[in-house]
Amino acid sequence: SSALKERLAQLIPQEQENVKQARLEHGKKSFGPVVVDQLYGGMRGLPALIWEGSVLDADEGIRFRGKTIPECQALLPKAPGGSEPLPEALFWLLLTGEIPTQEQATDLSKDWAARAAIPEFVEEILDRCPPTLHPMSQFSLAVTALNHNSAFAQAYQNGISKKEYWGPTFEDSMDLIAKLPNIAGRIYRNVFGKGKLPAIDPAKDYSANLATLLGFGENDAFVELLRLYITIHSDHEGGNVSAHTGKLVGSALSDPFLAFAASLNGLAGPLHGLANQEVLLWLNKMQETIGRDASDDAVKEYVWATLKGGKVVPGYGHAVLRKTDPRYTAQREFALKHLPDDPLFKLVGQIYEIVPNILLEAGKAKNPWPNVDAHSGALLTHYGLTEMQFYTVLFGVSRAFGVVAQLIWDRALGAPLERPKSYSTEAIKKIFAGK
Ligand code: NMX
Ligand code: MLT
Repeated sequence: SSALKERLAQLIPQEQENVKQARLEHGKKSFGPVVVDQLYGGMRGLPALIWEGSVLDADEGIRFRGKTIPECQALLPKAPGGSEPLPEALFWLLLTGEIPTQEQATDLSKDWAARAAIPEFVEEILDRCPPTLHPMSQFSLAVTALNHNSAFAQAYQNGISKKEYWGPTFEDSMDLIAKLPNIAGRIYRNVFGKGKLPAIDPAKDYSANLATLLGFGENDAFVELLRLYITIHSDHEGGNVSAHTGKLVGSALSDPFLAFAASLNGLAGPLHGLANQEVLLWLNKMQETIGRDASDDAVKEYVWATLKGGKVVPGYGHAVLRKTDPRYTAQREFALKHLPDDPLFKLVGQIYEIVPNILLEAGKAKNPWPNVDAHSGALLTHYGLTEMQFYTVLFGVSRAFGVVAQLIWDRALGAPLERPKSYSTEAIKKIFAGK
């Protein structure tokens, strides 16, 4: 929306000054020691990135620009008659740190609807994919191909000045978000044989259009679920695999399509976004093995068998969080309101009472509590979206919001190429010999 771009143009000089001052004041201060185990241990806890949209607290969970999920639910504009935030409004918040007006959110809905069409050759790429190719691979292919029309790549070829990078990055980012429903909808319909994709309705908000493209547009509760779903999955500070990958690839001045396709390839891993698919597969297998309405003892035995088989319990644990993920809680509250008697929701609740104690007893996982992925599939299943291989695509649509918001700021603030230092074990031994 031109209003959002105008607001950003006002904010950027202030923020450039703000960063300059922060660096002047704190730039030479130590951020605590780095221990060798962090190099081997996936860099856990290493302060290494700037990420403006959100910060994650181990106990409290995520805050988007300082606001918790319940605060966002209370403060952000909603659809008429709805009670969940519009993801359009969340995007405005992630980018500017400000709560938009209803009109500003509606303008974004219109802008995205106007940009939603995907090039014919991208449609053809998707139509030629075998239905056996995982939806996430198809998603990544399509997003990569959107780089064909990148405003940033074109401007770079035309010799754009560094100071202007953020403008075409903004345009690409808006195009990317806008085109995701058509890509996701096409993948869903192609892979699961759901018929022809309807057109985007310029009068509808982003989630309502996405729901329509998936075939669930008539169900108001499902549309509300999507609004909540996109909002809570949008951003989880900068160190998670998808966010960090997008930032890293973007730092090479790869355009937002290339950068976000890289994010998607990370999100497609079972320890990250694919966990929502894995949870449903695991629950289905549990029901096949011990039956529906199984006793707590039977569930316990199944969980122990998972661990003893050298596998993780999907949807539980987290690299940063040490309490129940507030994104899990937000989804549980949605379920209590809209589907309290759903059998799968009840099973998810039963597992919540059982798994943490088992993980504590097993003694390995640092966080025995559920993360966002433990709950999302049960909600989607309730409304008839039962194809779990598709679930991570919805996570990916949402994660674009957080990744591109940071890409825009990175280009506005002149973030440099990322290039940390690595060492070999031989080098570590030499450096620390006798110390
Ligand atoms: N089930 C079984 N074992 C676990 C679990 C779990 N849910 N969580 C952690 N562990 C194990 C982990 O595999 C590791 O074992 P080992 O020493 O043999 O390598 C040990 O506990 C210590 O791991 P942590 O330090 O607690 O966890 P880490 O930060 O390495 O990994 C996850 C975090 C999220 C990758 C991990 O908890 C996990 O694999 N969870 C299940 C998959 C999942 O739900 N992922 C989704 C995360 C959210 N998202 O959407 O991205
Ligand atoms: C996420 O939303 O990215 C996941 O919870 C993983 C993480 O934060 O590391």
